[in-house]
Amino acid sequence: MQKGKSLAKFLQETASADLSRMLLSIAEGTKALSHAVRNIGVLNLSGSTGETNVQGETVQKLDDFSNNIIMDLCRSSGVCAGFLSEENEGLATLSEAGTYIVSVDPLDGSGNIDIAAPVGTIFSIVERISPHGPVSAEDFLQPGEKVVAAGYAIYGSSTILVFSTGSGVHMFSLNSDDNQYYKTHTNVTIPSNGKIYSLNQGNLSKFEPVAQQFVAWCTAHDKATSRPYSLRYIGAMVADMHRTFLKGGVFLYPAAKGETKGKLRLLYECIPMAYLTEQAGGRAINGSRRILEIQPTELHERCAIIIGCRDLVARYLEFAAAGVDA
Ligand code: FDP
Repeated sequence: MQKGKSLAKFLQETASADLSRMLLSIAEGTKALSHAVRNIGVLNLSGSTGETNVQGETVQKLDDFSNNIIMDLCRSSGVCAGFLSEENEGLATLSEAGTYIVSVDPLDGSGNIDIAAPVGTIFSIVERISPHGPVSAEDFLQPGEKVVAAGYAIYGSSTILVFSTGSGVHMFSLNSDDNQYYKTHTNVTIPSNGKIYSLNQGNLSKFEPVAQQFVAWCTAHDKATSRPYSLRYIGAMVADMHRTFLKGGVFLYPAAKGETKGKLRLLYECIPMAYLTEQAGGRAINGSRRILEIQPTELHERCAIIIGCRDLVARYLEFAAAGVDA
């Protein structure tokens, strides 16, 4: 592969020493997970542990493994004060003198593990509010506008680390020869429009009426706007969003009828993807509000999400503003 700038060099030039350390530790974790995902059979990491996580979902061995790796690397960075994961019920203090609070979905899309389809890791980082010492829930319950860095790694046909520290979205590919990340895309921008919509359409009758109206609009024939659009749904947010960053379109996990929250988690799925999307020129809403403005109230809070190209998210908002009969 043609090598761009290494991750370490890029961070040295664009981020503070502590934030670089934090991001490099997470990046090390994603390398270990990339290796584990690719060698799941021989490492005896397929199947479930027999336990259920805080979300009530079956814990896969790889979920557990991923959580331990990312947490250990965050701890050894020395700058990570607090850690919250989809796999842990409570928060953890890792370094009382640390600055950063990390919320992470260590292995997003676990439903894809056993079929060798893409999975990933999603994270967001804020600075602690509390003084040195043990972290508190308040440190984690900060709106997305306070994020100082966020990103994801996708373990697909190649491994790509995508992140932003507030000045654009950058993509680094993992080179299997030396196990290092090198820059392959810089200042990624989501096209303002797109021809792909992405949601679990099998659940359409359960989703809020606006979502149904929006999907009917996406699938209607209209030459001027190149409709009908194509449906693409991988079933791992990280993979559906990676396509959205590169090809445009919109990804949705709307609220169910009569509810305001969706399935995905605010702190370690919706906020990091919303932050990256806005950094790339797109938009992210919960159906009516900008996701980055939402004040989280619970560590494992769920949130509806409509995210991607500006014009498509604006169209959803227009339907919402017009109101539809249930
Ligand atoms: P998964 O349950 O496989 O971990 O994180 C939740 C998530 O995957 C997302 O990655 C994905 O977009 C969504 O759930 C898929 O949900 P559905 O099976 O309901 O479509």
